[in-house]
Amino acid sequence: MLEPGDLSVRPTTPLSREKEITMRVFLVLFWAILFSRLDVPAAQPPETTLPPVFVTSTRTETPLEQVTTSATVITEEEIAAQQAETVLELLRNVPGVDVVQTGSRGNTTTLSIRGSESDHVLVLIDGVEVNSTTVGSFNFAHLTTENIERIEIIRGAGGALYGSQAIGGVINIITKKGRGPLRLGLSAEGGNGSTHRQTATLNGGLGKVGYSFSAARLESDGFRSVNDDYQNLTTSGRLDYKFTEDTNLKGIFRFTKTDLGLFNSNNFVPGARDPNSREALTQYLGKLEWEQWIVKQWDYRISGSFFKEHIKDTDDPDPLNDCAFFGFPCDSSTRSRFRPQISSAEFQTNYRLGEWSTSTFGTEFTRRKASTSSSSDGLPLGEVNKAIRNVGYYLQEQIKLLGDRLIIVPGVRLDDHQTFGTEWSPSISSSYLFRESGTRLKAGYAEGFKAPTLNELFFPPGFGCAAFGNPDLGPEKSWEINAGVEQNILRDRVKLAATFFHREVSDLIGTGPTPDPTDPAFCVRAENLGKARFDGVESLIQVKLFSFLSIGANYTYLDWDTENGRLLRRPRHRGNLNMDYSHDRLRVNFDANIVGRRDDISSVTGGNIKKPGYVRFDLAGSYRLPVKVALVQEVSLFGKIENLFNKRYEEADGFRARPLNFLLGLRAAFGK
Ligand SMILES: [Ca+2]
Ligand SMILES: [Ca+2]
Repeated sequence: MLEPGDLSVRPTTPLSREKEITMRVFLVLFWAILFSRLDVPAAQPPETTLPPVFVTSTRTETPLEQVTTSATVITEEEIAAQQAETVLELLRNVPGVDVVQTGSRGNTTTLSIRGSESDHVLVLIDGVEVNSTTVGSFNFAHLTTENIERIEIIRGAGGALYGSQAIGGVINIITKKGRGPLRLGLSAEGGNGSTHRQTATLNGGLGKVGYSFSAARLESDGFRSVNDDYQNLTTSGRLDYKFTEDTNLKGIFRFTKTDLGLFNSNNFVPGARDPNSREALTQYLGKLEWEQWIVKQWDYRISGSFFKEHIKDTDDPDPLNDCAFFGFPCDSSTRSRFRPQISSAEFQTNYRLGEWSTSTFGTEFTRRKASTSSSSDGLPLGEVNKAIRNVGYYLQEQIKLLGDRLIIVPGVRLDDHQTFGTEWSPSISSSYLFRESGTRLKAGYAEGFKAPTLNELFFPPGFGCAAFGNPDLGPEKSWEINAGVEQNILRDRVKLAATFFHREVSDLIGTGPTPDPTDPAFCVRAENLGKARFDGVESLIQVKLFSFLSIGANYTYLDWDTENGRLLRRPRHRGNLNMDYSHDRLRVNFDANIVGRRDDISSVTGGNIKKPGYVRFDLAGSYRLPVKVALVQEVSLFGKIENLFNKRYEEADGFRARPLNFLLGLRAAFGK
């Protein structure tokens, strides 16, 4: 295969005398410099060129190319190229992932992998589960990008290692590990909608310590006439302390505080706006992990972690000109408090036998708790105040044969849940590499389950109805197969991949009549009753046209069928286009999100509707200024335009997506 720039295939032409002398002088100098070791800067690879590893698929560091499941990693460099403020913007470009945000910045954002329910996606931050214990899904609206090293996504069930919720997939957000010389980063940017954002990061390594901290603040007035504002303050940090070469202690924290105006809170009345519905949130995450290598082949780690949220919703009656319902003001005075909480303790050990076998055993104790209360005009609407325990045990074997060509990973997990008992989740995944042609085949089988949420188990009686919660509920269960092919050609300049998947989910939790026959007809209770099937294909192509220009495209086809009703916001066709130009001081990134027609329910009538498809374009860029000042590593001008052509569309009915909006700012990095 001929490669542009490959000297061996250039036609030989006789060199002129001067050129020959110049060439010889050059060669002599070149070798002299190489051998003198004088002034040869030590090759210090920038952080972004660390060999890509993937942890989430096996719970051990695995080179990305050896991962046997359908895996995507979003690197720090990609986060920077897109100038993404929030993780949700990055996830939009991943094959098989659908992101739905209900309006402006800060509004509830859920996602689905391969057509799954949003509570069928397990979300981890540094391995810590962050799904809500009351509603099951994780709200991505407030998760910002500073201090993130990479985001790992498994498409397809991960139940054999992670247990409940990992039916559609697993998303793991990994905080940056501090290494190298001290580096201080500062940025400030502003845009329309009175939006402004400031970030500060500090990271580095000193002796046995690695540190990485960040603080960021975002404020926006939003894009609607009133009550669309949003504020987010996030701090995060990671400390690594290497006691010895074989022992490491890691501490991680993340704190987020937000305040949000819910303009759309009266969507059931056409044209209405809500000037006083608000949501305030605080989130705390903490983790401490001890990791030790007992001998060269054998390591273990022990960790403890917690994730805690406190969400406060308030709403009051509206002035008649804002929202009137049959001549009356909309809303009563409602107050709601939600305090989901997860604490977890974990032990994991890995034993390696030669180059070909890695055995992993782990156990995980989790306590999920919720404390919620709601009232309307002082009248209580029901409280949940419960905690449930779960203990999981998992075993996994990674086998590499035929000189790493054939990789087989069987695994199984047993969960012992306080209310429904035990659940087994087996899986097997494999890949085979035809090294000569650069072709990799992958295939796998996996089972998954989702434990009922605390609302589904324990939501109390109210409104003259027996309890909605049903403590006899069993888990939702799934099985799936997937098969894929990846092909690298032209010395990895072109990457092609396609994956087929088939998943069936049974015992889906829906609603049925309450057991009390005297209850009115509108009373319902949570029941295991539904079934769903999902088939699809994910495909992608990435081409490195030149050293400075890459283009990529992906397309996901999804077909689904359910026993009871339609699934909302699962387009049959969706895809993305991406272009990244990076040369000298300039970097430009262009993205297009293409989402096809999909089912939804009308926010006004509650009836079934079809939402039209849409295409949205985003443009981001940065320019490194020619600043040469001691201790200043970089000063860059950067900016982005979201929804470049001001497309008017809704990801969920009744919630208009952000119109054209831009941010422009300055970023500086300081260090030696
Ligand atoms: Ca309202
Ligand atoms: Ca209101």
